[in-house]
Amino acid sequence: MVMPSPTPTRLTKKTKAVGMPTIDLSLNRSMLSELVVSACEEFGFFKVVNHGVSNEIVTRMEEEGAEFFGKPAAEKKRAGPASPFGYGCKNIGPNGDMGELEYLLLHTNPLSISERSMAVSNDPTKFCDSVNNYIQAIKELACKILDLVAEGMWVCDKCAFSRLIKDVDSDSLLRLNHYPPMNDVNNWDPSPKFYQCKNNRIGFGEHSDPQILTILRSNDVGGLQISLKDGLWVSVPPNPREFCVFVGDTLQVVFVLAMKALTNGRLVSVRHRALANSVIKPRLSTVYFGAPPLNAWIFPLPELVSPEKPSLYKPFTWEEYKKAAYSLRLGDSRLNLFSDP
Ligand code: GA4
Repeated sequence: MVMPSPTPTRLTKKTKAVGMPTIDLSLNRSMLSELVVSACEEFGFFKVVNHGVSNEIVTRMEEEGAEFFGKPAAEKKRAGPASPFGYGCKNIGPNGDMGELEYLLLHTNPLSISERSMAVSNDPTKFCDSVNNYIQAIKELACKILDLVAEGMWVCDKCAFSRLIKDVDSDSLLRLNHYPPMNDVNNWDPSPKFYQCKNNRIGFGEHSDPQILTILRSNDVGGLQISLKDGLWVSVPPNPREFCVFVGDTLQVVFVLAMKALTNGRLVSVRHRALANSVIKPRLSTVYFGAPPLNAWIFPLPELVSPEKPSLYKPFTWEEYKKAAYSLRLGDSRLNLFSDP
């Protein structure tokens, strides 16, 4: 029998199946910027195809992940605990959240990766090479998407957001998640149609990402779900050739006023989660979190603020926001701590 973990792992809200917004990045720029903004507005999430990230870079990164998670537990533990960076198993963050996964959390700074690589890999040079190449390629993809967001929103400074994650002091992270199959025979539905865990246990609980933009890639095993504005959960079909893009809390702050003006809605940092429902194959995901430097100030773009449209948030630094995020539980809302009454 699978024992329940200390935090709730059963699904409570309804789920449904809808098409996912998928954007072909080889389309022309003006069309692209419109598509990106409307996906950010509607879902806070979209997938990208024809993204230009080389297959070799992606494969080498995935091989490093598979090699690490395939090691004996005692060896993996030597790369931990993940506070703030390194190997973690089931514990998520500092406040008692749990999930059905193990992971490796890395700062994207090459020096930090180099230091960590000795404990992670038997071939640290190869590990650093694969990870740094992956980060470089995904950072370029993230910058391209952020520039399209700025263009689509008619922001004067088209590089306003990409500049933050390009900064040498950017606090961006890379996370490798490994969700082992829940192959407990008492706990899965053996009908060949689904091969799915009966209880749909939670692999990584519901949350939004505190950063600017998240780019996730997974192998061909499903589990990722996003929450629609009406609170319903939608499964994201896995596709190793695509990348999933998520709007983070920080991007929401910068654009919230503009979106209100244009759509009477909000640019949402999307809530998402991962189910641990594969019974056959592990799910492996590689997640890049694009973040500003710690001392960067976060506030709505000046051209979007006026006496009629005052800022909804007090200005704060990324360091302050990060501290607040780490003082709360995974699923807590954090932006309201910074709202301007
Ligand atoms: C969610 C996004 C990233 O995975 C992460 C997570 C971090 C962690 O796992 O240590 C947090 C979580 C994330 C938000 C709230 C805090 C911090 C766990 C947690 C309970 C690395 C991040 O930056 O924030």
